[in-house]
Amino acid sequence: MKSTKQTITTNQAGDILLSKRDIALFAHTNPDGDTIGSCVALCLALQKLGKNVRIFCDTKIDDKLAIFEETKYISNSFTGKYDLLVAVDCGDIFRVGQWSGNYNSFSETMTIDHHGGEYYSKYNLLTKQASTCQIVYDIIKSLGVDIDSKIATYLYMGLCTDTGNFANTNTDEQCFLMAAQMYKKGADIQKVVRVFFKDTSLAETKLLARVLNRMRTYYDNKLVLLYVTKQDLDEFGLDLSSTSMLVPNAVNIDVAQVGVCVSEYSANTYKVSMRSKGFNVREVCQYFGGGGHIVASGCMISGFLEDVIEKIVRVIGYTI
Ligand SMILES: [Mn+2]
Repeated sequence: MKSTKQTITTNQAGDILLSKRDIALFAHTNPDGDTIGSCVALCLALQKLGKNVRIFCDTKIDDKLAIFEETKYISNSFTGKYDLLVAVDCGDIFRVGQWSGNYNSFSETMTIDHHGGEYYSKYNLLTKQASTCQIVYDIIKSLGVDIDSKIATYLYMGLCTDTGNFANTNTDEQCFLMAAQMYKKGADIQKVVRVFFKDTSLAETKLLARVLNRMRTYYDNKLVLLYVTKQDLDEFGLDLSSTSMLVPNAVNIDVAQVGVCVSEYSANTYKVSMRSKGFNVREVCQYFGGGGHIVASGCMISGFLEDVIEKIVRVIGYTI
């Protein structure tokens, strides 16, 4: 166990990083644009200072992230000796994934995170900003490292993805001010937006076409429901991760109040995602043993497909 846990400032984080030579950065398990953008930007900046830096992530980098060249240096197995371990964009220690134990038993550790969460490292730089990339930007500035177009692109990646391309409620003036700076430094804004917000694969587009083609609507079209079977996924060579892009297509229909996507998880078990424009889908999902937010929730329901759909439609029908 660590004896002392302290809160640190951006400048102190910079000083600690400067005092170390071999540094390991941990992206969180099932990585997103913010954890990867933060890790790679910080890695590139520290390398300019002659540091030996490696990035670890216990999950394979997906095709989207792999389009960004420097992600090929992210390692899947933890090796080497380090003076400092840094957990980046990890709200709790379990986000470090399979290396949580290694992390916890090491003495020199630092958290850089924007979830305002737990003190599990010796040094804790915790804020409540929209993205971890904003914290990393401040650290890089405090280190006095020149931000080139590559670093700017990775910093923009986290800022852009964690704010839903500047559309989520966490977007504030600071986000736009940093975006302007990244633009000035030559960030490849078009590439980031294309990869994270526009690109879909041919297989996913074919799945979407099939699913939309058999869309069901209820209660004067206020409830729109989509479903995906294991057979659909197998046919297009996809897995369950491809179903997350479907439910917005239901709720985004102008007359819809609730969008539901029912995806076959295993034989007679379905993963259900619900989105709404204000209707409380958390209550509905809690009824089925799940949970989430008022406008975005999920649950698992067992049974035959048509029975599962009938139950969902009936429960939503009580209050819609
Ligand atoms: Mn984040």
